[in-house]
Amino acid sequence: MQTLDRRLFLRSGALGLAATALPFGSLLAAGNKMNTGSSAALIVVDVQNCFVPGGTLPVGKGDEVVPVINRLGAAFANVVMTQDWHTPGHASFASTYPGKKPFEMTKLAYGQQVLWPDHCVQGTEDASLHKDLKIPHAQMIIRKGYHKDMDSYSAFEEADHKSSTGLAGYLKQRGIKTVFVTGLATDFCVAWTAMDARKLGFETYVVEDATRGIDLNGSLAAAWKQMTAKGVKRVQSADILG
Ligand code: VGL
Ligand code: ZN
Repeated sequence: MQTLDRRLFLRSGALGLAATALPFGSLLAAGNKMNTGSSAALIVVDVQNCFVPGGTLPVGKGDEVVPVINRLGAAFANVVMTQDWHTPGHASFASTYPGKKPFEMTKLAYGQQVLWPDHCVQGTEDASLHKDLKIPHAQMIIRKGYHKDMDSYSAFEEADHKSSTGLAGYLKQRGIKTVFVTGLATDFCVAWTAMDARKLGFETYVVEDATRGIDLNGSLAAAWKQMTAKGVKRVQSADILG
């Protein structure tokens, strides 16, 4: 019931705007219920071997996002992907610190950091995009987390909240106003990317069934709560594609 209400609301809202403010078709790409045209972008976060079962930091059922993201990708004019891209001996790896174990916390220059298993090391097969991800018209792959002393969950800015990746400039210079965030993991790189997108002025949606979470000590519920509080909207792929 709730889903139906939301879908009707989203549909009538989008069509109403198209009918009143813009020539029909400029807002809605053919057949889609939401704006997937030239002023929107699909952001595909970290759909890499490291984050699916068999990888070095597997997200439960992470591979299940791939077909959903492929379907979404086909509907969007603009698609941008990210790739977690760490140096060997990276500051976010537990193995960098004697006596530390994966999933413990530590304090770094920019604040608290979860320590992870070694993952997504530059140039390795583990760091490659998932082989079944098929979005040939994706326009950019932005790499992040490549500074040895600093992590970057967000596709927009690194963990010091000062160093920019350049993605906001790229999207803004291309006239993109709305972003739909998908990928792995919901409670880390997807959530941080979505909250930064909102902060940077983009209308921001997370497509829930196109994400999976790590859920470390309740981090998945906490991430949804924070995202919602910051104005990120939660939708399903069917709300977009029908
Ligand atoms: C991620 C933990 C460490 C993610 C990346 O993609 O969500 N999580 N590095
Ligand atoms: Zn990482």
